[in-house]
Amino acid sequence: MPLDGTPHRRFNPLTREWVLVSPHRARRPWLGKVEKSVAPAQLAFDPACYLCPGNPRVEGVRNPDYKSTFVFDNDFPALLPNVPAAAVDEEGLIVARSEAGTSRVVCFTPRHDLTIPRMSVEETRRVIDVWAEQYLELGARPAIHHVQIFENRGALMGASNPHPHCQIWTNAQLPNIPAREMESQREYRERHGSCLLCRYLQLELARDERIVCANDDFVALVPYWAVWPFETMILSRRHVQDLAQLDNRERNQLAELMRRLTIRYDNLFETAFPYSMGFHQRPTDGETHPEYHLHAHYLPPLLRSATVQKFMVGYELLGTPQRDLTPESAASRLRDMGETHYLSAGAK
Ligand code: H2U
Ligand code: ZN
Repeated sequence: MPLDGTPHRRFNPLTREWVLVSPHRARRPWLGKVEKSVAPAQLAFDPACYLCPGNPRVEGVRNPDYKSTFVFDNDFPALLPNVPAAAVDEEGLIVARSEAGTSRVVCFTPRHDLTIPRMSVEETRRVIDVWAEQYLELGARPAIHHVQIFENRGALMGASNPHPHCQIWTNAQLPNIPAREMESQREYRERHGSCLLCRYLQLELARDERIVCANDDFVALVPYWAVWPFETMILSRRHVQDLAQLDNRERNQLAELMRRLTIRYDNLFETAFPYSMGFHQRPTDGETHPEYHLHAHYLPPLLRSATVQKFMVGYELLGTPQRDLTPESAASRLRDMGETHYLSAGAK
C-alpha cells in the first residue's frame, strides 16, 4: 500500500470523518511492558449486586429470581416518555428541543461472574432474541424513532457493575452518529443503487488484511478507518436492516462470532477487555430504510496492556483522532489470538 509508512488520513465513509494515521511511529520497538492485571475473584452470585436475581435495586425494587435474561426500566433513566413539547431558539445560536424516550437495562444472565466471552453461545443467543424483541416492541411506539442497544464493559468504560448487562435507550430523534451513518448509507444507495456496507465488506473480504474472524453469516473486522487501537465492527453478510430480521441460524451465528471476537479481546492482554459496543439498526420511524445495513461497533480503549489505554486528548479533542498502530497491525494481532479463553481450564 502506498501510504503504509507515511502519515496519512483515512476517511470513514459512514461518519464522513477523518482519522490521522502515523504508522512510522508504531515502528518503534514494543517497549511497553505487558502487565497482566490480576482478575478479581468473582462470585457467581453477589449478595450486594443490584443486578443479581432476588436482590433489591438501589430504589428498593426487588429483582425477580430470573433464570436467563431480565429486562427492567432503568431506575435512573436518561430519557423519559412523557416530556412536554418545548423548544428554545435564540437566533439559531441558543437552540434546544425537548426529547422523549425510554431507558432500559438488560441483564444477560443470572450469573454475576460471566460476560459474553465466557457465556455459552446458547446464552448469548437468548440475549440476541431479547434485543430483537426489545427493538420491535420499543420501535413500534409512534414517538420512538431510534433504538440504541449498547454495552459498557468494564470500569474503564464507566460500567457501574461487573454483572453482565447492557442498556437500551430509545428516543424520537436520531442521535448524532446514527444520523450521519444513515445519511451516508442513503446517499451511497442513491448514487450507486447498492449498499455501502455490502460493498465495503466485499472489498475487505477480497483484501483479507483487516478481517479478525468470521463465520457463515457474520464477519468481524478492524475497519480501515478505525480510531480506537483495537476497534472492530461486526457486519452481517446478508443485507438486513435490524436484529429482528435475523433468522434462527443467523442469530446463533451472531452469538458465536461475538463470543469468538470477545475471547480474542480478553486473550490479547489477558484481562476482561473493556469496551463500549452497540448495534446500529434502521431507524424505527415507519420507513423501510432499504439502504440500512445492520452492524455492531466495538470501541475498546486499551492500547498496550491491561493497564495502558489510549487517551483521546490534545490534538484528538481539538483536531482529529490519531493512531500509531495501524488497523492492519491491530487486525493481525487479534487474528493471532486463540479462541480458547485464557481463564478456561486447559488454556495454555
Ligand atoms: P451501566 O453499568 O452501563 O452504567 O448500566 C447500569 C445502569 O443501571 C445505569 O444506567 C441503572 C443505572 O442507572 N441502575 C438501575 O436502574 N437501578 C439500580 O438499582 C442501579 C443502577
Ligand atoms: Zn450480580
